[in-house]
Amino acid sequence: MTRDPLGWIEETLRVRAARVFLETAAGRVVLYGELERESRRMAAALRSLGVSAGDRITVQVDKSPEAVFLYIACLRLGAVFMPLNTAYTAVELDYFVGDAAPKVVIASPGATATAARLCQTSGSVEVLTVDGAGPCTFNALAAGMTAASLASASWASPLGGEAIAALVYTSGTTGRSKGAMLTRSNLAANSTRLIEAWAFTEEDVLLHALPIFHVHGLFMAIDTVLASGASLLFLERFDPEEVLRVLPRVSVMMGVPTYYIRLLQNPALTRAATAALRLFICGSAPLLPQTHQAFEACTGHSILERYGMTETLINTSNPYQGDRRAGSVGPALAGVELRITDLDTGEITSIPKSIGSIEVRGPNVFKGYWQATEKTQSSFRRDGFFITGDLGYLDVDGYLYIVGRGKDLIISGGFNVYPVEIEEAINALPEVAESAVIGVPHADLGEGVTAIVVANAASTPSEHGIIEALKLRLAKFKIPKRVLFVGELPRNAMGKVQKQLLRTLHAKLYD
Ligand code: MLC
Ligand code: AMP
Repeated sequence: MTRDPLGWIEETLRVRAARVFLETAAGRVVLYGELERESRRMAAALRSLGVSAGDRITVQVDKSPEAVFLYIACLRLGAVFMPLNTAYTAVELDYFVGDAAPKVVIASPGATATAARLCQTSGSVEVLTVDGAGPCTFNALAAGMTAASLASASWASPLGGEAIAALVYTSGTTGRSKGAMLTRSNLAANSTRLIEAWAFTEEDVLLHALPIFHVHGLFMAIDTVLASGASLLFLERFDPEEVLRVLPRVSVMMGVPTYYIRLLQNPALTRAATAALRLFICGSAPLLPQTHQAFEACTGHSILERYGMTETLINTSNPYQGDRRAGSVGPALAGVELRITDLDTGEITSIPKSIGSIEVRGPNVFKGYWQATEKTQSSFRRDGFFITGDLGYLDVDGYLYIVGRGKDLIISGGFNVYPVEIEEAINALPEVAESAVIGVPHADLGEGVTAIVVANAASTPSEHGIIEALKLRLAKFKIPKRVLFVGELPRNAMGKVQKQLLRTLHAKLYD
């Protein structure tokens, strides 16, 4: 029989049944045994809806323990877990559901009308709801499963490592959002590496304030806890006051740079307040060296920065034991091959500090983009290295420094925003002739989404009007924080908009 690289999850749930898996801020405690039972119920419920291995389950739900049960239920069945940002609007949801053709869509109560309409058009089986509180249709279906159906939902999966475990949408290196197919082997390799790299044990309590629709909160955080038998202190969202209140009860915290920036603004962040922790980890966006230094000066902790991607999960990490260098994301993790190639020739460069394209290969690297063979092919070299779209260099010790992006991408508070998507939405407005969307330094969010707009000759659109019109289509985190009007966009001799010039021109906009 094929070996399931995630088979260890069943063992963990059984062996640790009486131990705490998760505790919420409100004091709700979920034992590993409950995770086993409830994920089994949900797996049986999915099966009763006709779901089998390989079927996509679209999940756009608020953060709750039940959402985690659902994730494990999908792994149990071999169904493909497809999480979506809760901020996505109906227009955005329409695209994802149309592309992935899920068998079932699970939404939060209150969001079902839109989801139901989408399912009618996409041919999905059903829309159900999941939540941590109050009556929900999927929770109810799961609660009503018979003993026989529960027995058949045990973890007897013959799935191999190449089976797709999750479909996580990202725009990749260019263009429209694509589903990254993450296999069961990818997830297993990721959590195994992270336990080793960050010395996780069952004694650890991880402070979890991240959203669970991205690989950071889901696979880097939850899977690492599961694989080590540790537990989660599960907060619904990141609120610095609440985080500071619970810090004495945790041993590790994971976050994006904005979390650390906001914590530093709070006078309650002190050495004493962080004394219980053994590790602070940061990723998903560049952590400025000054944030790293300020945090160390304030708490005595050197934040461990690491580098990952939806398509590759974890790639590099500063060492747990050893020199954590501010401004670097550390050396490649065991089993991950990392190289820098020349931007013009594609040749591998072995000269330390020479900047080029960052490429990775290893068991952490995804299988390809969902139904996008050409895009998959152009994202890999012939020898299997994935072209990340990030630019950087290695120092003499093999520490990686990310210096920029070859892809036109803005990272705002750890969320990716693709300028072209925002430009298309702005250009579709009747008062607009054209636009350029750029990311400029933002003290809180790292980069602030900023639109530079040329109005139509006869129109005088307002900043407020454009922002309000965009909110009908785009998730809030994608909405420009500022809209600036100009007579024309600067272009080079080839007619291409000079975005770098615009970024320099507006570099102090959010100071
Ligand atoms: C929320 N808003 C944002 C935003 N998040 N705007 C820009 N960028 C963001 N990231 C909007 C809100 O909707 C609100 O709109 C307004 O901005 C102010 O909200 P806020 O209260 O300040 O936001 P908050 O809810 O506190 O959220 C900010 C945040 C959150 C930083 C805490 O965005 C967050 O948790 N980010 C983590 C992202 C993450 O997990 N990334 C991992 C990707 S995986 P309005 O109109 O109502 O005022 C990955 C791979 C890897 O990258 O290596 O890990
Ligand atoms: P995502 O598609 O959301 O997974 O975002 C992945 C991208 O986030 C990477 O390609 C990088 O550009 C960026 N990223 C992740 N971690 C870091 C980091 N520690 N420093 C700089 N950029 C990062």
